[in-house]
Amino acid sequence: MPENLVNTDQIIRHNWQVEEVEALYALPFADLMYQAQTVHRANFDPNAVQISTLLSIKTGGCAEDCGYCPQSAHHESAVKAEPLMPLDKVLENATEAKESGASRFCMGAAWRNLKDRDLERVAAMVSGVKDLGLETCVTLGMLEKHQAERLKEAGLDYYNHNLDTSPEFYGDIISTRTYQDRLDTLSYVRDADIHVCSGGIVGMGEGRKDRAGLLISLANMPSHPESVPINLLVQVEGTPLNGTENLDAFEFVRTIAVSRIIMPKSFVRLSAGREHMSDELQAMSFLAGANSIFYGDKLLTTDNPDTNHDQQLFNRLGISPLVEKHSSAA
Ligand code: SAM
Ligand code: DTB
Ligand code: SF4
Repeated sequence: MPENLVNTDQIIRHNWQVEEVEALYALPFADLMYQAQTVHRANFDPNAVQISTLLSIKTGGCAEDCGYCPQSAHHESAVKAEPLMPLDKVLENATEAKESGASRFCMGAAWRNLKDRDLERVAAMVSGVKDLGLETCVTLGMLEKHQAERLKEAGLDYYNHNLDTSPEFYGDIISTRTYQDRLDTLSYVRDADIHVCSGGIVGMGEGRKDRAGLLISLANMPSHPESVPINLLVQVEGTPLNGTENLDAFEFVRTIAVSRIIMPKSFVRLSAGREHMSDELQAMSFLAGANSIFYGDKLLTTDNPDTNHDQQLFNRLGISPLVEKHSSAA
C-alpha cells in the first residue's frame, strides 16, 4: 500500500469534488479500509462507540411525502398517527435510556416543520432530559431561526436534519420540500451554536455518484456536521421505496469509509438498518470508521437490534460505550 494514499495531515476540507470522492470509492477495498482506519485512529479511540437512544415523541400523520418513510400521511403504512407525547412519559423513557447506558437521548417528531404552538412543550422536554444528565438531540423537521435559538436556550446539544441524498436524486424521493429548505434549517441550527447531526440514506436505488454527491454536500457545508448518520434504507410495507433492490454490503461499508476520510473529525453513525445487518457487517462498518449507533429496541417506528444483542456484540469486539463529550468538528 503506497504511503501517499493515506492523508494523515488531517486537513479539514470543504472543497471536495465529485471525481475525487468517486476515486476514493473506487479504491481496492483493502486500500480504502486502510485509509479509513488510519484517519479514524488519528482522530478517535477506535474501540469506543457513542450510543444514543431514540424516542418518537410525535408519531405518524406527517404532511411530507418522503418515499422511504412509514410516517408520511401520503403512504398507506401500518403506522397510526398519534399526538405529541406528554412530558412525563418522555422523561420516563429518557430515564430508562440513561439507566441502560445511553449518553444521548434523541427525540423525533413526524413533522414537516416545528410550529410555534409546540415550541414550549418541546423546549420543556429538552430541558427535562438535559436535567437528567443526558446529552439532548431532537429532529423536528424544518426550523426557523428564532426556534433554533429557543431550543439552544432550553439546553439542546444536537439537531438532526438529514440531506438524505444527492441534490440530483433528491427529487425522486421527496417533492414537498427542497434541498435548499434543508440547508437553510441547518444554517439556523449552526448559527444558534447547536451541534449539527446531518447525514442521509443509502439503498434507495441511487447510484454511486449520488452517494458521493450526498457526502460532498455534507462535507462542503461551512463546517462538517459533528454527527453524520448513514442510514441503510429500512424497507417498510406501504412506502413507495418498499421492494427497492438491496444495496451491496461492501458498497455500504465503502460509504462509511469515505465519510470517515472526508469528514475526519465527525462522528459517523451506523444508523438505521442494523436490524437487517449481520454482526460481521456491523464490525466491518466500525473498522471503516463508524463510531456511533442508536441503542434500544426501537428506532422511531421500526425495530432496532435488542440491547442484549448489542452488548454482546460490543463485548465480542472489545468495544466500550463512549462516555466523554467530544470536541467540535471543524
Ligand atoms: N420529520 C423530521 C424530518 O424528516 O426531518 C424528523 C424525523 S425523520 C423520521 C428523520 C430521518 O429518518 C429522515 O430524514 C430519514 O433520513 C430517516 N428515515 C426515515 N425513514 C427511514 C427509513 N425507512 N429508513 C432509513 N432512514 C429513514
Ligand atoms: C437518522 O438519521 N435516523 C434516525 C434518526 N436520524 C432520527 C431515524 C431512523 C428512522 C427509521 C425508520 C423508523 O423507525 O421509522
Ligand atoms: Fe415526515 Fe420526516 Fe417521515 Fe419525511 S422523514 S415523511 S418529514 S417524518
